[in-house]
Amino acid sequence: MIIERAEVIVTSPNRNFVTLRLQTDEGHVGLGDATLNGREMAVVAYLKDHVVPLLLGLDAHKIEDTWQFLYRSSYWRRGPVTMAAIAAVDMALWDIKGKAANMPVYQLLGGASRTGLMAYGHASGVDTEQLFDSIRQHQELGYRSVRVQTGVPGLKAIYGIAAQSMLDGGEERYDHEPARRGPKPAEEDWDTQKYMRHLPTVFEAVRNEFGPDLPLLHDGHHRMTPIQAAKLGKSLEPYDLFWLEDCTPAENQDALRLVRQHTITPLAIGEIFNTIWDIQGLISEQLIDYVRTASTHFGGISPLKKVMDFAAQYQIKSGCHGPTDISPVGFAAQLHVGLAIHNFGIQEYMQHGTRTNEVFQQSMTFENGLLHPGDQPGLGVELDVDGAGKYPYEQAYLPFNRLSDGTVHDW
Ligand code: KDG
Ligand code: MG
Repeated sequence: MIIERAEVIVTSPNRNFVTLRLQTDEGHVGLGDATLNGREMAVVAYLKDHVVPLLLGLDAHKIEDTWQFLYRSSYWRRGPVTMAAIAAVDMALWDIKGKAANMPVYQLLGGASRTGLMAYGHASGVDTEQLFDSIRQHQELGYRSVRVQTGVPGLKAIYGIAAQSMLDGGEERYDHEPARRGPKPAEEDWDTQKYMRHLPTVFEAVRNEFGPDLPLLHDGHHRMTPIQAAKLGKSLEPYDLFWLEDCTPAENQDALRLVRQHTITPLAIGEIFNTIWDIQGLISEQLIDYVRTASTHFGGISPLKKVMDFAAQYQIKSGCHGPTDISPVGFAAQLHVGLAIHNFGIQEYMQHGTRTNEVFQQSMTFENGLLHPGDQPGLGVELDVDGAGKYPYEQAYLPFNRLSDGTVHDW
């Protein structure tokens, strides 16, 4: 079965997505997600100029060989652009293999290890009242666990807080487009001390209102130093978090050693990691509890399955990154992996917008708080190419932070 056609499709229904569409001489179509939020067109160029010409004429069945060829033959390894491009090829080839075998991809990965995947949603509010409403809304949608992000008194904008339009039920929700459309990134403000003083009071209020059983998560979004993260983890211990995510900048993996020495709050990291070499030591030294790597930014289904199997040897579980900048194709890819592996932990699920769901028709389901990729052959996602064409790319950037003295800070 030969790869006969390869197209890179950019569409922006509720936000920008980059999709690789492969077609074989036997008529099978495979889709892969190559979306890199805020840097989309770099992956488009990598795919169009350097990958598509190499794919035409290859045997579509050779997934591992094609992955190794793209990874090793480039000489310049790793990095989000390269690995998102390779991820898209890997996913598209798994999609094609599933269709050729007439099986959903999870069956090819070993079959289902559970009936569904526990998902967490993004509850948020500028204050406790809004946050409580948001938690209740998520519970009504079926979520059995929630990530909690709130405003901090004295700060204007905070990562993960829904815009008023979302709270009013509007379509332009924060989580559809954390990257904002426009020629320049938006500037936000930040103060770690204020945040660290405020957050434990929020978790105390949430526990008092919702009781001990609701799994609660929090994303520190790379903003603390190691000792600050250690202190925050310790101060959150009474509230029994499911995890504290990205408590320090992800590129300094040694920082987790210090954090771990001081707190038993479970730690999750990995959404910006691209290969096993970013996370190998964190797993083998048991410095984390959840692996956050995403199919799209970690080179696809093949390496995602491998890293989760490696983590399983250390009783570390999966918690794949699932914001709306992972397209429905990338999301489906990690649902298939999550269903098949033994050490599934939790799946982030933000929910795409209406226009995105029209352009990407999905067979996955979300019932009683559990996700399932569905039983269509392959990944279970169809791309409406004409529909995608109605929404051209729009430049968008993630925001960035400055401290009160003007210093740039991690966002
Ligand atoms: O593109 C950046 C987003 O994917 C990121 O800000 C979302 O941290 C995130 C999360 O945990 O979903
Ligand atoms: Mg995160």
